[in-house]
Amino acid sequence: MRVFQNVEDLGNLRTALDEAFAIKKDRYQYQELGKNKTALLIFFNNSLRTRLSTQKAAMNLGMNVIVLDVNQGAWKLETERGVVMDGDKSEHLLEAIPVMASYCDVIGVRSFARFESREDDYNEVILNQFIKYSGRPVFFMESATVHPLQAFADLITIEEYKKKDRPKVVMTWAPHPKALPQAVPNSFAQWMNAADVDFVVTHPEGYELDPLFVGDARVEYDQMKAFEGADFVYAKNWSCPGVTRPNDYGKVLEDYHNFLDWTVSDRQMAVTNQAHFMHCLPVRRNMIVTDEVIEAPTSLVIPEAANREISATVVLKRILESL
Ligand code: AN0
Ligand code: CP
Repeated sequence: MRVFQNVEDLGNLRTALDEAFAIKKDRYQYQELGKNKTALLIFFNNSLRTRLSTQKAAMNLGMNVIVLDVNQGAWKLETERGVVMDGDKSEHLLEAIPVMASYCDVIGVRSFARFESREDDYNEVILNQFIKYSGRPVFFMESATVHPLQAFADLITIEEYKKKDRPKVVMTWAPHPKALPQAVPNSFAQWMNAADVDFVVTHPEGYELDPLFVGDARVEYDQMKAFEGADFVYAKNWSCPGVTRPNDYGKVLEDYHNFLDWTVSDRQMAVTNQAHFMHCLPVRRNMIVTDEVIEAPTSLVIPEAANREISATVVLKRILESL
């Protein structure tokens, strides 16, 4: 595997899940695979889970790991070609990428949506430069439009906790004071469409996700209706994807105070099939979800985060096997 971006990059999903469960049983069985191989993890944005779980995954495989926080200690990077660099940016991505690539065998990059241009974000201008100019396999650690390591861990978690062959999975938008990317809901939708689940998305009007990811998944604007009989509730805030409202891309459409009835609480959970609550974290309590729901025994947020180590181990293993 040279690029890990979309669900298709893993090939057969059943095979990938079986591999994940085998690795979970014995996560150190491929210690020799990564010997003298170096993973470079590059963060343009903050991270707790991705940073730690991906390092752990690389160590499980016997790799060496270098972590770079681009905005703390490195030179400020220009990403646009053709600009006269007379501002605060001392180095260009076009030099930085091949230099960084020369010290490693595999590159992971986190670079969130910038919300400056929908076209640039949805064309993945940053990650595509890493793919083009590094000459190394590149895996996405949350890009402008996708977060595949998260969606893979989410699917592993659903497989572990499902009580029926084809569970009902509801992804719900929830309020948040700041504009957040669409990467997590995009990937979750893409992976749920590829998995054998009954998938429903619910959000207020204006927050329609890009058909590229959401496909023809069922959209239900009435949150309570969407929750009926759900086996899994996956909460996430996202800003306007600019599909039905192109001029509002990346914006919070209306003051969150007007949407506090979308906060996942016992009221909505009561109409589910004793659903498991899921969220990728970090989560703002009593904004996205109440204390009661996130602390309930049915909440999966901690095992879900723990499975990030497993998804990253499978992905790095696949990449190492192709070196
Ligand atoms: C990020 C997001 O919503 O994409 C990262 C989630 C894994 N969340 C925040 O910035 C709070
Ligand atoms: N879920 C997730 O990717 O968390 P971090 O932003 O802390 O890495």
